[in-house]
This record gives sequence, structure tokens and C-alpha cells, in this order.
Amino acid sequence: MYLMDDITRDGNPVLRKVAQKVTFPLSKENKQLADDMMEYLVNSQDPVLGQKYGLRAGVGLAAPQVGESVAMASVLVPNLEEPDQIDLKMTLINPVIVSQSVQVTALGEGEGCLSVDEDVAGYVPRANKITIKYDDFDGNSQTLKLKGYPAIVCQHEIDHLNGYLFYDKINKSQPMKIDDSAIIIE
Ligand code: N9Y
Ligand code: NI
Repeated sequence: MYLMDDITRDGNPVLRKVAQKVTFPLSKENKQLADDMMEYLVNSQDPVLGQKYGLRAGVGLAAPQVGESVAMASVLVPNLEEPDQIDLKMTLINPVIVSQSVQVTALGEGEGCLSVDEDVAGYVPRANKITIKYDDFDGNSQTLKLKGYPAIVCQHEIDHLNGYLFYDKINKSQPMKIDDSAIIIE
């Protein structure tokens, strides 16, 4: 079971590497990694278990964040209006964004990251709609269309697999500057 001490922090070179593509059949190690990443997310969002183990609640976790440079990330995205409802629960293997909207969106509160201990203020511009190609556990290629918050979460995770952190995308001189037409999710 992963705890906060297992989460790699900014400065660890693994967070800046392009993750290795996953090959099939999925190895026992990679299957376990997927299970463990999802377990972290489930536990972290459970008030009792999250508290008990001192976990920072997360909606996504990418393998480099637990020290593994492999192209896998788990997401567990609650509905922002109905937090008891889950909008997206899955592990993305070898995910690639194959198309994205011109329409930009951003979280009104900015983003954070389990691998970044400091708060970094500023809008992180994301595509409002994306189409992702990824492999399922059997190695079959799948296509997924997302919009809004789940799309933001998946872009944050796919960035991890390519060595990017959220603050790389904040306007350095004017962090609160964003396209007038951007959809701000509060
Ligand atoms: C975990 C991040 C991923 C999200 C950040 C913005 C979009 C994806 C994460 C740090 C602290 C807060 C936490 C979070 C949350 C939100 C709603 C409901 C429950 C993956 N990460 N967070 N960032 N928690 N929990 O770094 O989840 O947003 O790469
Ligand atoms: Ni992150």
C-alpha cells in the first residue's frame, strides 16, 4: 500500500522523464502497480482511511509519482457537484491525446500535485475537450472522449507521463492571465 512517503517529490528526476511504454501481456508487476495506484486514490478519498494513513486526497496518480517510469496513470474523478458520484474511474495505459478542442478551460483555484508540496498559484490552461487513445488491460486500443473536469485530470496525468508538472503551464509573468473565452471551473 502506498503512503505519502512513497510519493516522489519535485526534484526527483523520474518526474521529468518520458515514461516507458507498457508492453503486453501486462506483467505481474505492472498489474500490481495499477492496482496499487488505484488503491491509493480510493483510500485517499475515504475520510476514515485517508485520515488514518495520513493521505493527501488525490483524483489521479501517475506511475512516475510512485517512482516507476512507465506509461500508466490511474484516475478516480468524483463529480464536483455530487461528490458521492464518480465520473471516471480507470487506469490509462499508454495514453495519448489524439485531438483536443481549441476551447480552453482551467480550474478556478488553480492546480496542485501530490508531488509538489508548495502551492503554486495561477491558471493552468487545459483543453476543454480531449480524445484519448489508450490501451486496456488486455492491450486493446481504446478511445475515450472527455470534457471539463475529467478532461483536466487526464491532461494533468498524461503530462506526468511526458515529464511535465502543472506549473510548467502557468504564465510565468502573469499567472492569473488566461484567454477571455476560457471556461473557469469553480
Ligand atoms: C494528484 C492531483 C491531480 C489533480 C490536480 C488538478 C487536476 C488533477 C490531485 C494536490 C492536492 C489536491 C488534489 C486534488 C481532490 C480533488 C477533488 C476531490 C478529491 C496527480 N496528482 N490533487 N492535487 N484532490 N480530491 O498530482 O488530485 O485535487 O498527478
Ligand atoms: Ni500530479
